[in-house]
Amino acid sequence: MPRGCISLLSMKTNPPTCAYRDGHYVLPPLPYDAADLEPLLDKQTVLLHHDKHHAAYVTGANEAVDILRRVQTGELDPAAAPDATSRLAFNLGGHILHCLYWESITPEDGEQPMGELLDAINRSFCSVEGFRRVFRSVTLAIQGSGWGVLGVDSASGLLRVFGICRHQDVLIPGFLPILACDVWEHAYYLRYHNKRADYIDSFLKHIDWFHSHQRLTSNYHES
Ligand code: MN3
Repeated sequence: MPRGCISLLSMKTNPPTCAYRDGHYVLPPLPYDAADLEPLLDKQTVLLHHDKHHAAYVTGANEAVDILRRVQTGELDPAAAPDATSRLAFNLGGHILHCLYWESITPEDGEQPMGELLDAINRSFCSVEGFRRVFRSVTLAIQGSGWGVLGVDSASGLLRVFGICRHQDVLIPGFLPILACDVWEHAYYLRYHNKRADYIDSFLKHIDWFHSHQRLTSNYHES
């Protein structure tokens, strides 16, 4: 892969656990029991989100890849390829971001970033509080369905926050996500109803900084 072409491709190397195996995208198990995320999220929300929504993106990505394979072998008209790549971008983006999301949250309350990650946050946002201000505002402002994402801008080495619409819009080349907050309504509506801000505030208290730290150090040094 060319070094500059990051976006979804590099997210694939940014190891969502067990996201791809034997030629197919696969749904990884939750890294905790679905009931363990109380009070951040209720068990019903987590199960529906993982078993139905996330699973549907895995299925959609595999279906899109199958169409592309059939175009490559001549079984399907090449005219099918553009739509298949659009479907792949949407569904694969959803799959990868959900893998990241499950590892971005923890039942623990009030973990703090440490070490190299804390240094990067301070360098990039002046302070953890500076990061929280930007992340909260950007994520809250996403119109419709999308994600608030923290990641490494490979041009500067600094951390940046971006809002992603749907699963794939406004991803810049060279951006390596290390933390993701799903603000599609299916992620929070049963518990928080229309109060997205309350959900984001709760998310910010339940970030799994350990996994973000691992992702930062492994990807940063490999890229
Ligand atoms: Mn979702």
